[in-house]
Order: sequence, then C-alpha cells, then structure tokens
Amino acid sequence: MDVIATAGHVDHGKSALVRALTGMEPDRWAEERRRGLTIDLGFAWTSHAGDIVGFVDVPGHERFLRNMLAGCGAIDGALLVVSAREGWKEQSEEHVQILDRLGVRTGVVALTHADHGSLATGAFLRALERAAAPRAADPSRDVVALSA
Ligand SMILES: Nc1nc2c(ncn2[C@@H]2O[C@H](COP(=O)(O)OP(=O)(O)OP(=O)(O)O)[C@@H](O)[C@H]2O)c(=O)[nH]1
Ligand SMILES: [Mg+2]
Repeated sequence: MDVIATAGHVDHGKSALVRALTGMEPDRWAEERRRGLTIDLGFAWTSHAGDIVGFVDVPGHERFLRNMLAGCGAIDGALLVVSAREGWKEQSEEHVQILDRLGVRTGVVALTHADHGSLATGAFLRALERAAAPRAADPSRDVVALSA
C-alpha cells in the first residue's frame, strides 16, 4: 500500500479532492464539517491497479500546522493542492518546504478550482509556474488541472 498525504493552503480543495478520489469523507469531526475546515488528520483509501492507495488528508490552516507535520512524516508521496482561483499562497510554500525537508521527492500538483474561470487567468498561470518550478532536489513534479 502506498500512502499519499495532501498538502496546500487552507480551502484550496484538499478534502474535496480526497472525497472525489475515494468516495470517503476525510473530515471526521462534527466541528470540521460545521466549519468547513479540516482541523485534524483525515484518512481515506481506494484501490488502484489491484493495490490499495491510502490518503492522509492534512489541514491547510496555519494554526493546525502541527497536525500537518504529524501526517506527512512517513509517506510515499504528496498530493500538493493549489487553487487555480487563488494561486500560490503562504501555506502552499510552507508545506512544500516541509515536504522538501522531510525528503518527500514524489508528488503530483493538483490545480483545483479549474472550473472557476479561464485556465489562462493570471492566478492560474502563476500557480502553474510556481508549482512546476524546478527544485534542485525535485527532478519531476507532474501538474494536473482538475475540478472536484
Ligand atoms: N467549484 C469548485 N469548488 C471546489 C473545488 N474543490 C473544492 N471546492 C470547494 O472549495 C471549498 C474548500 O474545499 P476543501 O476541500 O474543504 O478545502 P481544504 O483544502 O480541504 O481546506 P482545509 O482542509 O481547511 O485546508 C469547499 O466549499 C469545496 O466544496 C473545485 O474543484 N471546484
Ligand atoms: Mg480539508
């Protein structure tokens, strides 16, 4: 089983994407559902090509950074979620720096909210440029535009 952790700024669509990919609800607590905000780690899984793929859904809000850190300590890859509407934000950068320092070298960038406006808007293009920017220790990072 491979385990993938989400990463990215608050409200950029991490939990919605995990829900769409697995059919499972990653926000476990009533308070999270009431506030529409992930606070604690969420867990979901699906099967792919005969194997199980597990997801750890992390909070994007800066106040819950410790929970994000707890969730991505032993993962096989990251699903970095960047809203095409808002573009690259503080926790996009912070989470990527954390993943870099933890040695997570495998990942996919999901440009969410692709249904919001044109894929040629400035925010979308800047997010794409930033997310795909080559990093010395990160030779490949696929970027996928989607809508959950
Ligand atoms: N239109 C549209 N709405 C989306 C998309 N993805 C997520 N949303 C909405 O965006 C809002 C935030 O989505 P979440 O999945 O809660 O965001 P999050 O990144 O998990 O937020 P935190 O866990 O609090 O950091 C919700 O209202 C979602 O329904 C998308 O691709 N298109
Ligand atoms: Mg969430």
